[in-house]
This record gives sequence, C-alpha cells and structure tokens, in this order.
Amino acid sequence: MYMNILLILVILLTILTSFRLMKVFDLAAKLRGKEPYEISESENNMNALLVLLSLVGLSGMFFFLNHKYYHPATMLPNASKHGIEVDKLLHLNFVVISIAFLICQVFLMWFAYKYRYNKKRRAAHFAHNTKLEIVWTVLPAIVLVFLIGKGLIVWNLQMWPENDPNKLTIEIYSRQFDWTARFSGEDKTLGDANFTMISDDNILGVITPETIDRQLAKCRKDLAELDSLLKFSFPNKKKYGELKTARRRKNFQIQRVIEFKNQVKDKKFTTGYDDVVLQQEIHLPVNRTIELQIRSQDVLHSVYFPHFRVQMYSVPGVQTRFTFMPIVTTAEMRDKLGKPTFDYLLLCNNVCGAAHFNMQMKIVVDTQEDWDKWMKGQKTFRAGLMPEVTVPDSATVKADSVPVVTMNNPH
Ligand SMILES: [Cu+2]
Repeated sequence: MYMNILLILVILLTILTSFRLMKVFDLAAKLRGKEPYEISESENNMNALLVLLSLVGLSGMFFFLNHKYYHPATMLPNASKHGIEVDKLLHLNFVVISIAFLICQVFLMWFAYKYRYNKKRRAAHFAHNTKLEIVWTVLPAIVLVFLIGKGLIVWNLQMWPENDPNKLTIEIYSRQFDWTARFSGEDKTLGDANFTMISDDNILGVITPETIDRQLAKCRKDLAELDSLLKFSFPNKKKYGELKTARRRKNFQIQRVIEFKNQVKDKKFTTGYDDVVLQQEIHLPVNRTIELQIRSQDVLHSVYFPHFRVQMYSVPGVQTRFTFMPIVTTAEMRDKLGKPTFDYLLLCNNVCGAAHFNMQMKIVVDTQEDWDKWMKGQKTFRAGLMPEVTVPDSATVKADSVPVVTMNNPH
C-alpha cells in the first residue's frame, strides 16, 4: 500500500521535473538568441547516426533471438506425420517474413540517415507514381497468395484426409477443468451421447438402456425434491422464481430422457457398451490414424497436442474433428531427447477459467502390440455401469444380445 503511494509520488515528481527541465532548455535557447525549436546541424547529424546505430543494434538482436529461440534444435520435436508438413510451412513463413522485415528495416533506417535535414537540399515532390504503386501492390500479393496457397494445401490434406478403415476414433471431451477421452471399442463406433444424460457417474452423457433408467429415476427424485421445496420451504419471491425455473428445466430434461427411452425400441443404444472412458492418461498406437471427435461441456476450450502439431477448438454444442497419426513412440522420444521422464501431453490452449493452466492429460504412444495389451486391460463403459455383472469378454458379447437391465437409482 505505502509502496504504491511512494511509486505514484516518484512518477508524478519525475513528470514534473521533466517539465521544469524543458522550460530551462527553452530559456537557455532564448538567452543564446535562438528559437527553442531550432535544431542545430550537429544535433541533426547525431540523431541520424543514432538511427543508423539502432539499425545495427536491432538487426543484431533479431539474429540473436532467432538463433536462440527459433532453431530446429530448440524447437519442440515433431511426433506426427502431418507435423512434418506443418513445420516446413512454419519455416517457409519465417524465411519470407524475415526477408521482408529486414529489407523494410534497412531501407527505413538508411533513408532516415541519408535524407536527414540539410539546409541546402530541397525535397523532391511527386504525388503519384503508377509504376511504383503497381510494384509494391503486386509483389506482396504474389508472395501472400503463394504462402496462403501452400497453407491451404496443408490444411486441406489435414482436415479432409483419405478415409482409413483402420483408423481409431477417440472422443475428447472438455470441461472446466479436465479432459475425458472415450475410445470407440471393438465395434469401432462411439455410443450416442447427450447432455441431458450427464450425471456424476456418466460425465459424457453416454446413452445406454441402463443410463436412461438411472437418469430417469434420478431426475424424478430431483423433481420430487424441488416440489417439496416449493411447497414446504416458504421461499421468498426470488427463491420461488429460481425454484420454478429449476423445476421447468428438470421437466424438460425428463422429457428428453423419456424420448431416448422410447427410441430404445427401434434403436438399441448399445454401441456405447464397449466404449472405454478414461481420464488422467490415455495410450495411442503408433503409426495409426487417430480421429479425434471433440466436444465441450461448458465453455470454449482448445485441444492442443504440441508435439503432434494438433490444435482444434472444443466448442460447446458443436462437434469438431482432427485427424492425425503419431509416428514416434514415447520410448523413442525419451531416447531421442535423452529425457527418461518425458511424456506427451494434451493441454488446453484457450484460457477457460481459473484452473486452465492445470488442464492436461498424459499421452503415451505405444507400439501396436503394447497398445493392444493396454487396451485389453481397460474397463469398458458397460463393465463400469454394472460392476456386479461379470462381463465375459466385450468381444464375444453381441450388441443385440445384451439384455436391457433396469437399474434402480443408486442414491
Ligand atoms: Cu480449458
């Protein structure tokens, strides 16, 4: 507090002193019989020289920083197939930008030096030069079209990849402040999901006959609680309004869940059974196409795998996608970097709230063999739903033969 007051005082005094000093300079100039704004030739030459010196200093800084921070050895190593193209594009952009930047700076500073004020020189005046305007419009346009065209080619290859029948589909689900991943399991299809089905033990809102019954029971219990609050808690006007809104929403949710229950007759909602839902850590097989289907529960997040050169917004209400292929396993990357503790990470790259910085998930890239082993050890969504029912092997359970088990509300 006192520190702040002191700081403000120092700033105010500095401003005041500079004003007084300027006044002193003005008076001194008047005494010497000059106008205060008159600048002598030696002052002019000095300023011009300083501009030239700053060109040397700034260019030196530019090359130094480039060497220190933009060097293939210090860049985050790439670990995905399309990342090679992305990195090439980045390098190309940097080369073009650097050349343009250096040319402009050299001319700017050199001209400021060369054409410094000189009493004997008269400035040439021309209002228009068509040739010059054509050159400085067409040249950058050609360079930009080339860069954007290159970028579009890489983008299109990335966003509309050839359909790979062997691809692995993974849902990445974001919420404040964690990631949830869902693997599509044996049937290679992710089960349907809806936000009205979200509950503590079903954070993705996966729809299966069991989760429908559970959700319905839970919603009806919540509704009964709201009703009793409305009747017996004598709420004030504001609270009453809030309870009414909550009741309306709960009713809407029940309607949606009932719709799903009715759909069960012709649509089994069993594709979700073999899905594997994971938090904290997931494994990916190397050299296989991975298709990410991205959803968000609350606000904008951004799926960011820096080593795979993957970044895509996670938008509430919209599904986004990204397809990529990891080409370096975690073990290989640890060897390459000489860091035995290295791990790939999934990060959030869109400031989404207080704990945004800590929103991450560990990614392990395995050989196909190791990955198969790891996947076998994971609990399916169905096994998580019904811990008391022993599921023989998710591979042998036919989707159609799964009995519809009605679960009671666990609460
Ligand atoms: Cu986030």
